[in-house]
Parts: sequence; structure tokens; C-alpha cells
Amino acid sequence: MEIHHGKHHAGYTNNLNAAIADTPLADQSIEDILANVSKNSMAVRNNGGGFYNHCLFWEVMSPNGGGAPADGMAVAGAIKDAFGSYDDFKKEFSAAAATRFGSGWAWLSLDGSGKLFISSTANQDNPLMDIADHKGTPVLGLDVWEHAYYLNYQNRRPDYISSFFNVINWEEVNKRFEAAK
Ligand code: MN3
Repeated sequence: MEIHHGKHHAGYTNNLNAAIADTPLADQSIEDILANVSKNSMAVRNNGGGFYNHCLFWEVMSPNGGGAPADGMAVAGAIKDAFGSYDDFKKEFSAAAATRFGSGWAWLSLDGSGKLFISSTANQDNPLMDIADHKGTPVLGLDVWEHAYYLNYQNRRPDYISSFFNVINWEEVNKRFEAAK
């Protein structure tokens, strides 16, 4: 995780800053940049996504996290509404993460009608981008690039995915869900 944060995430951040330096994008929020990303270079798309996605990733994990969200949390009710149960959500999210071929991310996002949905994106794309097949505001994301798990799990992506559910910071996910609503 230290290498992931200090090398990979830092690389995307530095490359994004270099790509937008002295352009009008330098004054925009990352959300605005991503919402219009099709109008910009692949450097902005890849590194802007890489910057945003990892910022979210670190915050939705906690050593004290894991398990299902507490019943009182708004996101817990929304998960039940959208997927039937926490276990069904877990199955669908895990499948999205496991079946993303090559590098990418699995997401839990809120769509324009206020409903949660699960999707996956390639590379450093995400549901905020205008090029996304299924657009929404991500509230939980899992990095399934090999760099995210290879040192500890080698090729065993399914083991990495199941471990992720032991560290999800539902307080933060719920905060993002409330803000997105
Ligand atoms: Mn990564």
C-alpha cells in the first residue's frame, strides 16, 4: 500500500499536474475536468482518473472497517433497495471486480435518479467521466490493477477482492453517498 500510494498514485498526480500546467484546466476542480474528459488529451484522462480514483480508494478503506454497513446508515438501506441484501451487493461487486479484464476498477455509484449501481471501468476511467458507459457519482471503488495486489496476492485477484470487504470504511462511503444524493 505504501508503494501503491507513494509511487503509483504519486506518479498519476505528478503527471496530471504536468499535463494541466498553464492550461485553463489548472483552475478547474478534478470533478469538472473528468466530466468533460473527452475534450482533453489521453494524458489528462489517464492521470486525472488515476489521481481521483486513488484519492477515493484510500479514503474508503480503514483498518477498523469491514463487514456490512450499520443498519442506521442511509447507504445500508440504499444497498438493500438496489441489490436485495448486503450479500447480494457483495456478490455483484466482487463479480464486477473479478471479471474486469486487464487493468481497471470496480465501482459502487449513485446514478442521476438516486439509485445505486455497480459497474467496472478500464484503465483509470471512472463513472464521473463523460465517456463512461454508466455515469454516476462513485461512493466506493476497488483498484484491480495488478499493481494493487501483485506483491501480496500474486495472480490471486479473487483473494484480494474478498480481503477488501474486511477494510471497507462504511462511514466514509455513507458520507459520500449522502453528499451525492
Ligand atoms: Mn492503483
